[in-house]
Amino acid sequence: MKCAPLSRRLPPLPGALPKNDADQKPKRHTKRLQNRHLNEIWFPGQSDYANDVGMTKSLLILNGPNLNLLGTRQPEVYGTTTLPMIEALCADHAKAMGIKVAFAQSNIEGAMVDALHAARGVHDGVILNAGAYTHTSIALMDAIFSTELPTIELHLSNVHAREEFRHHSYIAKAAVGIICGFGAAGYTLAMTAMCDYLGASA
Ligand code: CA2
Repeated sequence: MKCAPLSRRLPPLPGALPKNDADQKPKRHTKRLQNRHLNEIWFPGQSDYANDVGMTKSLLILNGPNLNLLGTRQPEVYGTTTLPMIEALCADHAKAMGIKVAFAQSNIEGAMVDALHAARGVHDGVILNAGAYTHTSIALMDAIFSTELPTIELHLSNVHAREEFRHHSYIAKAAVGIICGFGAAGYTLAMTAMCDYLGASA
């Protein structure tokens, strides 16, 4: 099923749905919310709005190491927007686009690999800010290939205008595209880009 086109991104009120439709959808995020307490990976939840209106496209937004500190340190590099604020912006954007979105963050490379494995068959696309693992992790690159899910590499900063070691990305080899340098706005830009990508290839 295609994403709602731009002209139809404001879906009908949830009350307009046949009641059974929402009732029959499994609560796929329940297990992820339980995992939050493992202190390995943070799944703060997902927008159920699109589920309520019967849309099926679902994106995972996965953030890597130190991004849980966003907005608290180095604002001159990464801005003042916190990760929960970014996730709220993305949830709003998902509503407007008529899609589902789930969020995860981990400082642990293996937990991120696990999150990518778990995305297969659950989500339609992944938006990944792998943080510093972008520049080092063959394991994450392999995990992206294993999901067979379109993945957008995302960075808040323009990594190519920074130190030489940030210019190389293992994630890029497995990504359908890259967005960097637009700060927090990059996340919603990536959602729009992924939705268009999925619509074009569905
Ligand atoms: O620009 C990005 O989004 C990065 O992925 C951020 C990574 C960096 O290693 C990549 O080269 C580019 C670092 C994230 C660190 O986040 C912090 C947030 C607040 C305070 C300190 C670090």
